Amino acid sequence: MLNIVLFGPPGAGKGTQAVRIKDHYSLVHLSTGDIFRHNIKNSTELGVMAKSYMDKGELVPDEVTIKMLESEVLKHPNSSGFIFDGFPRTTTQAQTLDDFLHSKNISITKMIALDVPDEELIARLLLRGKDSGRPDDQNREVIANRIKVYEAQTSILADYYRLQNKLVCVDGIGSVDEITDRLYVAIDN
Ligand code: B4P
Repeated sequence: MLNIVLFGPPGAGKGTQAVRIKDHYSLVHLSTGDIFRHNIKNSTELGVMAKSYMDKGELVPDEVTIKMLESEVLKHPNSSGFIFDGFPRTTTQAQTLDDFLHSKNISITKMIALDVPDEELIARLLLRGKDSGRPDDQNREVIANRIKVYEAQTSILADYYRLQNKLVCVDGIGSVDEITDRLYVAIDN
């Protein structure tokens, strides 16, 4: 079973690449950002709550995010693997994910980290904000806060997976196709 954590700052290309990886390796793609946005669109209780954090560029609280992710994993008992996109984002999320997967006799195979400098992240997100309708992509201050939150709470997870010998870093600058090819090499080796 192949279980990949696709990691990187906001705008690094996680969502873009996860769709390709999912198809190539026949994995189930779980994007916590997409699940929150789906809930926001349908005005669910979870969506209303998540929106109040996402619009400010803050993380949605661990308790609710973890519960949501676990219930999504349980919906796919026969899958040949998962690609986790945007999860985990805190040490608590990473530890809980490990415990949860171990209880199912599975584990994370690799964390693949996309490396992209801040100026490029900001440019990509502002560009997407022009037609995505995503409020968190339309405001420079919110984007700056997302990057700050990533540096304060999420980037430390690279060490968490490095200590388990599971971290692989990939250059996230280049065309989408070039980066996909680099990711295939990182996963296959
Ligand atoms: P996400 O949906 O995960 O949003 P993201 O970090 O902006 O996404 P991503 O990195 O996938 O963007 P992509 O590169 O595809 O999270 C949004 C919010 O949800 C968070 O801020 C938080 O509030 C909440 N949330 C989600 N998960 C959570 C968790 N686990 N815990 C707590 N809160 C959570 O795309 C960026 C742009 O770059 C696109 O326009 C794309 O076309 C472009 N792009 C991609 N590759 C490119 C390339 N090679 N060159 C040029 N442009 C490229």
